[in-house]
Amino acid sequence: SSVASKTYASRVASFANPAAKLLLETMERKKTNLCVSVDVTKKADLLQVVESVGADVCMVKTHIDIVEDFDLDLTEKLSALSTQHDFMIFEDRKFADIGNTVSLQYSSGVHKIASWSHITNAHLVPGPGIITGLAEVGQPLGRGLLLLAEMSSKGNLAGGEYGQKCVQAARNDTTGFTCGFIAMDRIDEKVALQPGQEHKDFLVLTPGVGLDAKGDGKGQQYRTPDEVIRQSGCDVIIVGRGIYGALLKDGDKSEAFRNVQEQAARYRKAGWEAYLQRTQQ
Ligand code: 5IU
Repeated sequence: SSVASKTYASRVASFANPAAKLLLETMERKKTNLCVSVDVTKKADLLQVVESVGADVCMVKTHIDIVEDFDLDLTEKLSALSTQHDFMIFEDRKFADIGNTVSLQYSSGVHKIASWSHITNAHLVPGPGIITGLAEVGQPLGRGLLLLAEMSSKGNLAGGEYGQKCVQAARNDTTGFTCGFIAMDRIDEKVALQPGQEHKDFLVLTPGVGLDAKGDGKGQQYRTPDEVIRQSGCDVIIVGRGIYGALLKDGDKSEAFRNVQEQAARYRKAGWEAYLQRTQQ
């Protein structure tokens, strides 16, 4: 039977990965499947968006390399907010190099991603060595990895056979570090088990979610929380500009942050209602 009909809480036990367990527990505890994607370029704005949405989310997604005034104080403050508001941090790094290089990119450099990000993601283009390289760093820290099996943008080259290979690679990852996918539907249930493979549960996190727009003129394609959670059976909605969009307009900042908070509450409600309908609770 599809995991789509199961509650988040009932799936905790089917994961070995501590980050995946914590995410499912957090979703159930806070009653939210909303991840806010905070793609802003100033440290103060990033922290204030996170403050504004913290109570409504299970996870905050970052692109840490776009922050102009980045320093390690930012990641310390982010970690403190994650504890205070009970959400996880997902650095959307999209690693894409050979194992040895991604180990270094994940552990070192300016950003030291593995030290503060509970979950990160990778392309499978380089082959399964990318998983080995990231697991070497992340596994001892209790981190988790998502493979980019599908993308939301128009004309993307993932999906199809490529997406199926991501599912196979995740199943074949005996370290348990790979705990899910970025995908547009329950891709893990559409790929037959190969001989000797055991059934495993995976998380599906889905970007390209918006209630007011169909696209952004730069290839992004939006679906509603209901389409993503109830109709497609995904686990987490990832919402960016639909929530912090008011900040991109000139005008009163405190009003903009009030709007960010209201939008987070709106998406949270839509995502959770879709989940309750899906699981018939
Ligand atoms: N993102 C996508 N689509 C994808 C993947 C990642 O939109 O297929 I993989 C990221 C890009 C951005 C966020 O950080 O998710 C979506 O932001 P908006 O909701 O503002 O479009």
